[in-house]
Amino acid sequence: MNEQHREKAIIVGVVHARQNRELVGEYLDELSLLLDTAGADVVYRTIQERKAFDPAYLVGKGFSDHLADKTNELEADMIVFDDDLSPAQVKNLEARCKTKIMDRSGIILDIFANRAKTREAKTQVELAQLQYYLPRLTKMWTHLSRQAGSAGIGLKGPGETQLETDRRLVRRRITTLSRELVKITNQRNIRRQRRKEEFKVALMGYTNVGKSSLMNTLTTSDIYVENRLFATLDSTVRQLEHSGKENVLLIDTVGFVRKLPHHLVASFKSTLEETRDADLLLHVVDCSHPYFRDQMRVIEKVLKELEVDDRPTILVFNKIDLVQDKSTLSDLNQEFPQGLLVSAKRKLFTEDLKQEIVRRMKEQNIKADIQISLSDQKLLASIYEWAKVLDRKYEDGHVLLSIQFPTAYRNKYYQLIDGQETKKDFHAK
Ligand SMILES: Nc1nc2c(ncn2[C@@H]2O[C@H](COP(=O)(O)OP(=O)(O)OP(=O)(O)O)[C@@H](O)[C@H]2O)c(=O)[nH]1
Ligand SMILES: [Mg+2]
Repeated sequence: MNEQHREKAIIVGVVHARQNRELVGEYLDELSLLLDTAGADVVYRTIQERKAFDPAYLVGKGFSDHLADKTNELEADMIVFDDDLSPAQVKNLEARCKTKIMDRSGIILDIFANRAKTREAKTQVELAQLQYYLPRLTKMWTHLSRQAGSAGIGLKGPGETQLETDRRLVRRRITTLSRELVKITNQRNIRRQRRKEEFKVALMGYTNVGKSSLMNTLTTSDIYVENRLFATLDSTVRQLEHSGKENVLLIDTVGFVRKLPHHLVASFKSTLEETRDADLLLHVVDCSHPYFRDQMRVIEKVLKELEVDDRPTILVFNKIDLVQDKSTLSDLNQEFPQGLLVSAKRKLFTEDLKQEIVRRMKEQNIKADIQISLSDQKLLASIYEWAKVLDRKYEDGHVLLSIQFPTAYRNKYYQLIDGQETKKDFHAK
């Protein structure tokens, strides 16, 4: 990130049907934070109220003239819209305001690009960036030669003749990156396979709620923690330290934010696959944030998209040390009786959370179907010692069993199926 030259940005929100000004104001607060992380200072913020988005300019034509004047007056380097802009809107606004035009998605992609460290994250981000920029390549914009810090946020590029070449190059690069990602995903799958027998707990939540801090407290590690958005991009796996002998793995992963670019979610799929593997989710919430309910809804939506919304979950309200009014905490307790109130930083009630994770691990049940030879009576009898048999069907020489057993006994299940030719899928219940 270029710390010497911080760009000046104007940010714009639009209040339309079913939204209120206060909420849009909160979105703009968050956009300022995103810009700060990306390396820009907000010099002016404004909200326009209108019934519907303007197809040509998003805001009205007259309002875009106002933005052009402000850009001139304040010597702003860019105008950033909180809502997604179509490629045509970008082009029109650029022509009218004579400055770089971006939207929230573009800024988020930029932050991810600067933060990505591992080969996997870098590939995922570049792919998402190119897919996002391809339809938006205009003559003010191209970032093919972009290097972190060299050209600020985005890059003013060559003229139209260069554009076609650029588009071709971008498409070719997209193909290369997609192939690369398949390879990386396969390697990741091998690692995931190795962890199959362990009980996995994934930390999920809005960005900056304290997921990494919680992971550090629960596992005594020192993962990078920062009071900025998207401190974590790669998933990290650590052992939970507890008195039992079962292996419990904690997985810290990327945080979410509202209006997360679609391409980004798609290309981070393999990182998020780790979450799909988890036996238990910790939905971490920053209960000191004025809009934490809104953030919870964003996460619930993401969990649905990842098809893990029915996974066993512990709701963790973090940063209780920052909540001044203690009645707020008792209200929270009433509203979410199943939620746990903690402070990762002050290590308040984190032991209780650990115990709850272990308790869930022991209690949680897995369902599976197995096939046992009828001649193997000893084996058959041993299954009844650790599993509940839900259903039994006899087939020539075999018995098909539907069993249910506590997660703590998963090793027994694996020993059992390791001796068999076909492994059966199981799912946590
Ligand atoms: N006061 C207080 N601050 C906390 C607590 N937990 C985390 N923080 C702070 O919140 C900020 C974000 O913490 P992280 O652990 O990086 O949050 P994260 O959810 O991993 O964020 P991303 O990786 O960016 O999504 C840091 O400045 C932490 O020190 C807490 O319980 N109390
Ligand atoms: Mg983090």
